[in-house]
Amino acid sequence: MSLPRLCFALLVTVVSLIAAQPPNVVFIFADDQRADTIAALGNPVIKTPNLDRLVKRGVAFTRAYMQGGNQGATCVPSRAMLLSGRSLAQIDERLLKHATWPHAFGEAGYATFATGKWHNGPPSIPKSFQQAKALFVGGMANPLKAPTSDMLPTGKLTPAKISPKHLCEEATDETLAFLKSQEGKQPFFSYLAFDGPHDPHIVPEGFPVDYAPASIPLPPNFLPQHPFDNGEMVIRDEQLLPWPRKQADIQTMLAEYYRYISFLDVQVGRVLDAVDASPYAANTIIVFAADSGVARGSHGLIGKQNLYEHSMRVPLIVAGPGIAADKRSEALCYLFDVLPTLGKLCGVTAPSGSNGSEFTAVLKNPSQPARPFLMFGYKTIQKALNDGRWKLIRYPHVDRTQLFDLQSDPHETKDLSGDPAQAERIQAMLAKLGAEMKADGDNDPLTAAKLLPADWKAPTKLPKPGQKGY
Ligand SMILES: [Ca+2]
Repeated sequence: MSLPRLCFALLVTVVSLIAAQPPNVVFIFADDQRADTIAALGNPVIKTPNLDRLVKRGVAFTRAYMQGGNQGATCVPSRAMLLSGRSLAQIDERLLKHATWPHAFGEAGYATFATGKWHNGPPSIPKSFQQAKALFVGGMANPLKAPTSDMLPTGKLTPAKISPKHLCEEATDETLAFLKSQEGKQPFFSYLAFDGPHDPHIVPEGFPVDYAPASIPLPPNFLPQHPFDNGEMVIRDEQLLPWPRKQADIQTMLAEYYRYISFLDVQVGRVLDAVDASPYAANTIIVFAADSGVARGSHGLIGKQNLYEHSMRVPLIVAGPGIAADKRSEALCYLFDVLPTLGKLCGVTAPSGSNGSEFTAVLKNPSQPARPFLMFGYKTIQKALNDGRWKLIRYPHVDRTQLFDLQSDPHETKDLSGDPAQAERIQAMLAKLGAEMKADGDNDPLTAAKLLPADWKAPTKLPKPGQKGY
């Protein structure tokens, strides 16, 4: 090659490298959606054709988890962890004390946009995103009558208006409008947070997908009542059904829950279609996840104020350029590792204090491991360690410990803590849990100063909204 030609070739390479934009991100976040609610990942009953599409084109994590919470509304800490990339012991739940990952994407030249559920207080919205529409900032509400607000250029929210549509549909509309407005001058980060399938399980009238309760299998770990007082037996979520839990009630609840998930799946499909039809389809990472799972009859529980797999494990699917297609990964990871991973893929510098671990290696090669172990916490009353095979849950207030072999017992039905052959393992895991909690800044004791009785009977008088224990 002659010198001028070589120079020209080099120039073209340099220009094309500069012109290659970092990938866009479309992040879809569900509320209280169990990891076992996706057809393509093994649920034999539910219909989720669009999530199945996403599973086909990306990596689906079967062992991704939220880390826990310091209050019953675990939505709040879960979102704070996700958006800040910080572990449970390190978060400011209102996201005011530290910069967030979406803010970091904005600093790196991304257009950033949020819509749907926001659960960390209005002041943190403009600190995180440049634009926001149809935000639902309140507590729980009927999604057909949910008040939504838009963010003005000043960062203030417009007075809440009642949406004429299901909130999840309206938030999807706003996502499609944002995607359409992108002209390719800068990359974008779009965050769509459904407020479902959190209860109440309400979908628009006439939504065609329906499930007969009798067709829904009971969870393999169904119990009429939790075997002992886990410290959170009568909180709001647990009051959704009476005790003892009846099989038919759980089936009806799951039928409505699945229907809601199928409705959300349609919204996911609308987003996938919009990205596919856009000029930036090949350069967009799509992520689907949820803030927590939920019990829905497993272990005699309904809500997510416990550390069992059904409540802590979350769906996580990542698809996009350079990411393996139609693969499963058993790598252990937390939700708060997801934005550090996207940051790495997009060349975005981490905000200070983000201590999540990026797992980009798993996205290229899904047989790679990620974290060696995970730990979990719920208030001071439940702490847990999962080393990949063994899971130990400690309940300091009633001096109870459970040990499960997740390899032979993924549904946590056989507590091995009374087996003398496991005594050494339990001691070692308790010591490791205590040490790792301290290292992360969680100084809660694993042995309570004052012990309470572990036996529990459903009370005749239940706490009401606003009362202690609700
Ligand atoms: Ca939630």
